[in-house]
Amino acid sequence: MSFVIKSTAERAQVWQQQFARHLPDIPFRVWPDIGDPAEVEYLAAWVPPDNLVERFPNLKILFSVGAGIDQFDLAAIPPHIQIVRMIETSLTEGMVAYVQFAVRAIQRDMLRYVSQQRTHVWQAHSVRAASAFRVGVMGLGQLGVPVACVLRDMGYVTQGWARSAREIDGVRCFAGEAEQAEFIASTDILVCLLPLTEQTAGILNRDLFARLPRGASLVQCGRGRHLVTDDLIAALDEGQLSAAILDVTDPEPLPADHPLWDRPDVLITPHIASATPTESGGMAIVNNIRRYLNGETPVGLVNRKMGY
Ligand code: NDP
Ligand code: OXD
Repeated sequence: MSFVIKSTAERAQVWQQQFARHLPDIPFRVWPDIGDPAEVEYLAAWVPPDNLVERFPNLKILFSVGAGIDQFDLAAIPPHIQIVRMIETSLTEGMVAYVQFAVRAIQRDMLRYVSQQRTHVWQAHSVRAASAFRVGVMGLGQLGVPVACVLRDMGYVTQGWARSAREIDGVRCFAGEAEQAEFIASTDILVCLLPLTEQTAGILNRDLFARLPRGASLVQCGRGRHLVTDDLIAALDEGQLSAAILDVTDPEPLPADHPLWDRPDVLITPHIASATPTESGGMAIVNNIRRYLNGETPVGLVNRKMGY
């Protein structure tokens, strides 16, 4: 039995020490120095190597080093291999902090002040209270629920949408296609925290933007391919949307000559809303292997049918 990491050198170094301490019976290998491939039962990667099954005939768990698994080709991974994504407290806290910042920046007109600064304009605009904004969180999962709870506590009228029904104190929850229209029609700031699946690719499109209240804003923290970029640009040009804060784009990195870069109504960050911390990310994997060895279900086991 062995564990292979295919990731950054820094992560490999720290995780190796953690494995030596907490799982000393499992040999730790750093890609591409994998030892005997038949020994490999656990693999942690962002993008796994090709021909996974042929390469590692006894692989039991494929760990994503991040929260998302859309970079995996699920169809090419046989069902007996468990796929486990990263669920970790600091990763969640990072996303909560980013969305707090983004929603507050929209509420307090910060994109407008940034462009005024560029042209040396000193001009105040009236402040609208948090309670005047209805924030809608798409995706009420590991990240979406804590994000919605914090926005609620900041005073925003907070609602959320997911595939299945949920109850969250002080957050109005909508479920499925049937309730999407009402959710969208009553959202002033839309936060996307969905996983990328066949169902959610392109969900942020012209039709959806047209159903938001005029002048609504977007905070996009999911995946670049949720958003139809040309539709966003058109909605901003037409005034249907007033601002967008994008942490993810399609493609990444965004090409230097892309029209989104220079728009005063768009703020772009390079996929930094949150990331797996090295130390606690390693311990999340150690604890999941321990769970697996005890016959328990790993935290973050992916539902392959749902694709997330
Ligand atoms: P989860 O799997 O815990 O939650 C996903 C949520 O989306 C669930 O509430 C789920 O509904 C809902 N959902 C999925 N498909 C649909 C659909 N077709 N219609 C309506 N709702 C749907 O994921 P996480 O919260 O952990 O992460 C969400 C995403 O955030 C990741 O997949 C990744 O893309 C992104 N991410 C981005 C980062 C960044 O730095 N920008 C960092 C980390 C993650 P239900 O509850 O009913 O299952
Ligand atoms: C993740 C990410 O999925 O960083 O963890 O986007």
